[in-house]
Amino acid sequence: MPTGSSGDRPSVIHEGLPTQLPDIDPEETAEWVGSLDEMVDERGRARARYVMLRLLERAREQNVGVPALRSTDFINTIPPEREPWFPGNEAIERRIRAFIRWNAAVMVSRANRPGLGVGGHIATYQSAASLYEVGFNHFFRGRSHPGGGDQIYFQGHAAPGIYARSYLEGRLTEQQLDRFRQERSHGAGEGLSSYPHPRLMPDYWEFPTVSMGLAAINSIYQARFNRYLHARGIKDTSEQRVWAFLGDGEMGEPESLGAIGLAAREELDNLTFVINCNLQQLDGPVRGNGKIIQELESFFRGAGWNVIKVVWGREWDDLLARDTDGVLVNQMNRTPDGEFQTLSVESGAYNREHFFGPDPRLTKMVEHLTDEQIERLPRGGHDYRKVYSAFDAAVKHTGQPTVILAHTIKGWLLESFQGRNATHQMKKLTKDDLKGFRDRLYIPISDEQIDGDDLAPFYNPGNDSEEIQYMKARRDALGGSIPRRKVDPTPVKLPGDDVYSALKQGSGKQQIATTMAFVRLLRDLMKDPEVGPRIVPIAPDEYRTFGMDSMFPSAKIYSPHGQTYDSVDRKLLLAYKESTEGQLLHEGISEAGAMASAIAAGSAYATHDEPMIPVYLFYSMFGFQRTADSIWAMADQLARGFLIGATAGRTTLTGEGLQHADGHSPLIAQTNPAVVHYDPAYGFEISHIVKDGLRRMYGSSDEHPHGEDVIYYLTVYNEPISQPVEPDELDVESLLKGAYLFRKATGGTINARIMASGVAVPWALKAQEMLAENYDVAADVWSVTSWNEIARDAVNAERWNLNHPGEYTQVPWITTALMDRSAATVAVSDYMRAVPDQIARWVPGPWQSLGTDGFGFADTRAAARRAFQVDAESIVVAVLQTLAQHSHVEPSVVRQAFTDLKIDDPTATAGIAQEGGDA
Ligand SMILES: Cc1ncc(C[n+]2csc(CCOP(=O)(O)OP(=O)(O)O)c2C)c(N)n1
Ligand SMILES: [Mg+2]
Repeated sequence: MPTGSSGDRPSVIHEGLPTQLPDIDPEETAEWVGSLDEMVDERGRARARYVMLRLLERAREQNVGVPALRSTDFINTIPPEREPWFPGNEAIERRIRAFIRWNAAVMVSRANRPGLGVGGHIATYQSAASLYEVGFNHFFRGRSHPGGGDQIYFQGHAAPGIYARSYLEGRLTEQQLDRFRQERSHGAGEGLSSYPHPRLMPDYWEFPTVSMGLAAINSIYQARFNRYLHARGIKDTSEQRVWAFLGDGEMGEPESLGAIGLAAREELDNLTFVINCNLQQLDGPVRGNGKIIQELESFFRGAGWNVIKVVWGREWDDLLARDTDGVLVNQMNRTPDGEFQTLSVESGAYNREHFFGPDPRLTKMVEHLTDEQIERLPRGGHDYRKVYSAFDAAVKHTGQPTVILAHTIKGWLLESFQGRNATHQMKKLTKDDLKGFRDRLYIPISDEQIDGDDLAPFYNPGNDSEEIQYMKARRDALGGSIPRRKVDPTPVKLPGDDVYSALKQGSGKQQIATTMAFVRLLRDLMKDPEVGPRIVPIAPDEYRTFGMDSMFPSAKIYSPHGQTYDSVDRKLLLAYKESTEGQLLHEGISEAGAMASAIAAGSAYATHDEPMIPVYLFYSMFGFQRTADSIWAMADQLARGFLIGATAGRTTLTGEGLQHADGHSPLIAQTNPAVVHYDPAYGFEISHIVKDGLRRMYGSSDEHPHGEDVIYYLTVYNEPISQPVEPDELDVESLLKGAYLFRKATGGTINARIMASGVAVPWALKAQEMLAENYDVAADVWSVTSWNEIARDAVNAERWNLNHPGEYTQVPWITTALMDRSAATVAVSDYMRAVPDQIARWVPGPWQSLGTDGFGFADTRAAARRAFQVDAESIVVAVLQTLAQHSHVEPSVVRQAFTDLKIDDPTATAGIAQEGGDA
């Protein structure tokens, strides 16, 4: 079981002064208060503060249950006497660190030589080197570790340091370092990607992190998902730790802090955040007038995390030990970050005057130090031993996640970089920079090597050197090199056809929406002994909306605490049921959190060797519109799974109006190359699409032995409709390619074609009847299951043709499919016209599209569809008009139809009854 038993969990009430508690012994209380007053009068506030803090500490030791402090002094959380023994060889590790620092900086500088200039970052890694190296040498467990290994989210802009280490470990060559940020010009796969991108370096990076904020939230849900896998008996993850390296500026993203409550609530002591507090972001200070470390401390403490501050290096310990009056601590507490940044750039003399100068007691405290010693008083994040102590304490802490707040200097040890506001953007090292840096790092490179015309050289002490042998031995002991991504999943046996058969029967006399049809299939799949347990249903507080509350009693909602209360509906058959073994992830109202879960589950085939199948259902408007960047990260992480945009369409989720009415998610989905979107009209279409999706993502083929790195996005609707039985001779291949002839025209003599998708297919069928009966038009109705896939196929054909001049010409699939009957086409969906228009230029014959361009609004479906002019009547007029433009129909017929059908008048739809409109 994960740590943190529910028996000794803290009370749910965290804070509170005793405003309404009766005082049972006022005299005794007065005596205590009087003592404090006396101490303030006689010994001063500083002494009183000290004693109060000691009392609080003691009270906590005695389990008195006093509220926690939100923040502590601006000093190290771990005092020197509580630092653990350091098991490594500090001198060797310092040299390794120096070599990595050098190569990281040189790599970026070389990438910015004249004529190349591909950018990169030097200052970030220089501030974080000790933080990473402590981890690499002592804590990070590799994938070969018997426990399964740790999962590490590297800060995106620190990538040069990670490459530089891999170079010394012998995993990357000097040539590869020189191809940093050149991923095509030397051949695909020959360069190093700018940032951690698993899609670009699939054997190396595991977690994409560079869209700031996503590493924080994704790592929390990763740690949570590890617990879930464990609790469900799928994998023992008890020895696996998740580390997230984050920037202090990055903490400004809402996603960074947005899920920290969940980490505390679920007692994720398998998670460590390391926040590199160099006090700077891109343009300048993070909190010039404030203190970011103190601010973050109070957020994390308030949320229930274990907070470890590493503020000062060991050279300060002696000064703090002399600080009997608390003047030094006071000065540390009151100095704003902007000032500390300035102090980091200025000389020892300046620091003596400005930091130690204002109070004679402070001045005296540093009398014995030279200016140079003062200048070099280090920040905690650059003190290897202090950082080690923090990591050690973090991994030993139980019951809470830990955040390490490390105080550092951006661009540290690079004289002209460190602490400068422009440092983030500085990419080139001058010869003077190189010499100064070399001296600070004691790199055995001569002036001549730097002064010559050649670029600054990399440094490698050679495989036989003590340093390389040491670093390799450390990695061997800890389970191998990091980062490393591997794909070796347990094979999954996919279900046979039976599970899909129910949807092929149609809905008989009943009307059911495609959302319900999908849920019905999902429920059946969850019963399959092979894939069932691998399905991870995810919803942000909307299981009920999507008719999935029926899963509560059987599949249950995952909670590491089980259910510690009597559920209000416990007597009902479909009672709300939380359980430690629950299968459903109920994320509360957090689409960002739900996406993070989908990513963790969808990449488990690689991160845990266990293929898991996330099925994330959401209001379609709050998917791509709200969290497209997370879906992009999901694609980068090569995660798979089903995203289900339920209650889709601009006019179908009637009544909810502008903010809910999704008329464009397919278009945003199309911008993500990994996303395969389908807009099915009927249950039987869904069954073929889901079956094929499982085959592609979780099956094995020669081309993709471990499945394809794609994500399925299905838009399903909440409008109850009659679900037809699957047609006898259904052209499944065409259905999966994106369109098939659903109902051929029966009456009429003038040829036309209506292409419709999703909820628009029934409108098209009604239009087909009207056109045949009243206008002598024979309109075939095509069900378009995927405008996006049709367009991609066509684009691929065009690209092929461009690259094969003089050879036969590839014809896009849709052009061939529609060739046999040339006709005017009207395309329609519940989305904006740009969705079907993607395929227009490959469809033979005249084309017109109808769509729901513009903002949605609240009304009945009939009124909305009339207002957007996508209903059957509008389709009829559009078909006639398109035919008239090509002289197949008289213009007067169009004018008459327009008048008769009132397609410009939404009020004409008043009184049309509808059902099932609730959101
Ligand atoms: C979502 C997002 N917005 C903006 C950026 C651009 N950006 C890259 S680094 C950076 C500053 C990072 O500062 P901080 O988090 O403090 O990291 P440091 O480099 O100081 O360690 C910014 C704004 C980004 N990568 N992602
Ligand atoms: Mg920063």
